[in-house]
Amino acid sequence: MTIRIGVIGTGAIGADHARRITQTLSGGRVVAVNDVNRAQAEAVVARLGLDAKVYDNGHELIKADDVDAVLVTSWGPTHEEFVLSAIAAGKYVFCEKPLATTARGCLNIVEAEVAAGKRLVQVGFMRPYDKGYQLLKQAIDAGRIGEPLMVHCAHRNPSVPDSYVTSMAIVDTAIHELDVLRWLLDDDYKTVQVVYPKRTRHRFEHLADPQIVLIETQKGVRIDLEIFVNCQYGYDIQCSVVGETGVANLPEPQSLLLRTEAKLATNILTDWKQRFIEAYDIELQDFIKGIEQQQLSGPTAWDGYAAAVAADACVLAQESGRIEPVVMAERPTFYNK
Ligand code: NAI
Ligand code: NAD
Ligand code: ISE
Repeated sequence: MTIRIGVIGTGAIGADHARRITQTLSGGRVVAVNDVNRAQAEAVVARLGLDAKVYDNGHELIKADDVDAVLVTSWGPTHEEFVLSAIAAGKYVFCEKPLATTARGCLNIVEAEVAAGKRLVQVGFMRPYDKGYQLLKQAIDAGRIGEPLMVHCAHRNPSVPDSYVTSMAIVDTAIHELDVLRWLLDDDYKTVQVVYPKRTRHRFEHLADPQIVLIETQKGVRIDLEIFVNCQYGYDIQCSVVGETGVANLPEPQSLLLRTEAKLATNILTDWKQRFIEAYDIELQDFIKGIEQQQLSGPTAWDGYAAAVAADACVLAQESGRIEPVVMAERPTFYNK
């Protein structure tokens, strides 16, 4: 059985996911695409040689009889309406992060999914599928570093465009850590604070860059997260968990170790598409398998909501300069593991 998939938003990641479904994964086929920029959707169809219909509107694509499942890869502010529309149509939907740009928007999705009575939503948080993060989690869960006490993280992009504004450091970038650290520590957040170091010269004037997010979890773990999106030198993701008896570090991506010209060198990646390429493959294959088995198992709408609650608190903290509480709604039993 082949799952017939419609892709809404054929930009950087929409096109890349369409490519992996077509060329790398099994069990799925892209049969429909839509983008507000129709010419771009048509170009992706041509480039990948897809046998897919181009729709003028994402909601029409969702309703189409020959579309079994939907990928929402348009920009963040559009996610909520397309996911709600897919749930209303009773279709499985994979939504890129953020699930919605506010916690309220995510809660609307949670409520709609609970009312539908069936898990239909998977959020595109791919880090839990990354081998490096899985090694970290295994070490923590096996007690190899004792109880986790502190976590030091960095999320660095080489540069961002003019359209990237200060709140995006949270809702677009830090949102990955806000998701993966809950999973890694099996914990929820209690408070957040954002502090601003000296600003880099390599930024657009309107952007505060870098930023440091300070988090306290419900279990009392302290996390410092550096967000630096114009670091120039590469795409660099760091995570170091300090426990009572040891330290576990996220492994560096595999790279050639080169001895030449009196130097010992390894490359640093520059593109997020490459850094997590295997994790993206595995998360989407898992989505397709979940549909075949009528049981999704990847990140849930509740995970999307939890990350968004923390993100809302961080955005508030960016503006207030204060320590802000992270207050979640009660989790519906629907999402119990
Ligand atoms: P992009 O800007 O390259 O692509 C977005 C596409 O959506 C554009 O082609 C745009 O025309 C289209 N679009 C916008 N509004 C639309 C609408 N109403 N209907 C149909 N199409 C619409 O952005 P990118 O980098 O591909 O990001 C897309 C999403 O993927 C974002 O939510 C982003 O946060 C997420 N993302 C996730 C990553 C991850 O590591 N999981 C990495 C990069 C992006
Ligand atoms: P992008 O700007 O390259 O692509 C977004 C596309 O959405 C554009 O082509 C745009 O025209 C289209 N679009 C916008 N509104 C639309 C609408 N209403 N209907 C149809 N299409 C619409 O952005 P991107 O980098 O591909 O990011 C897209 C999403 O993926 C974002 O939510 C982003 O956060 C997420 N993302 C996730 C990761 C990740 O690591 N998981 C990485 C990059 C992006
Ligand atoms: C982008 O949308 C992503 O999701 C990338 O993984 C992240 O590193 C980048 O900062 C975001 O803008």
